[in-house]
Amino acid sequence: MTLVGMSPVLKTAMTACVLAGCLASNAHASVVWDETTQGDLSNSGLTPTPLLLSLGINTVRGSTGNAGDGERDYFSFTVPTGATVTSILVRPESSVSGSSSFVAMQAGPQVTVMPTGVGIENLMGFLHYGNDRVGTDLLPDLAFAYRDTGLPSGIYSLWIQETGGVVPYGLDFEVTPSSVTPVPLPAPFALLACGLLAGVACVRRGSLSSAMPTYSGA
Ligand SMILES: [Ca+2]
Ligand SMILES: [Ca+2]
Repeated sequence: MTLVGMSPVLKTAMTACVLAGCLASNAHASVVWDETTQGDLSNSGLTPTPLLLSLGINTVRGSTGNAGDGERDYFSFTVPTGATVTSILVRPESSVSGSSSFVAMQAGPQVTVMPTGVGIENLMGFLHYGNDRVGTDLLPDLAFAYRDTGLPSGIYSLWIQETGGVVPYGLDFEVTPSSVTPVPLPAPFALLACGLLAGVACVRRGSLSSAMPTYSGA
């Protein structure tokens, strides 16, 4: 359908709504790292495997264990500009071999905290988690300050280890668009744009008849 004679203000309203729709439609689920096909995540906090998150669910799958042999997993992840991590869920395939596994997060592209715990004050958060945390959100534990707002764009690094036998783990990072600064519009035009896209008559037909665009084509 083609819109002819649309006012500049209405075009702006339509564009804003379409962009918001595009952000939502681009959301997807993807595996950003799977150790079974892409290899072991870095054993060094100073050189973590770099990962880039995108809108939607971003899955990281791996295994860790026998930390005495140095098999820890470190990766950094970049939250894109305009996006927010709203949860970090423990996937169903995760398990622990002892009473708990360990996970910690530090802001920035490295984990500078030593495995002995030296420098632990630099962590945003950490926890020992058991099988009871499968299916739950770790974000409040790893980034308490962002438990309500979500993790803003930037680079963060994660450290995962298990002192018992090797166990699988999986994490789902949910990334959503940050709140978009609304385009200032006269209220009637904003309502009209909503009605056009949603097919809902959100304004009285008579009062805005002069502002309606002329349609041609199908
Ligand atoms: Ca690993
Ligand atoms: Ca590793």
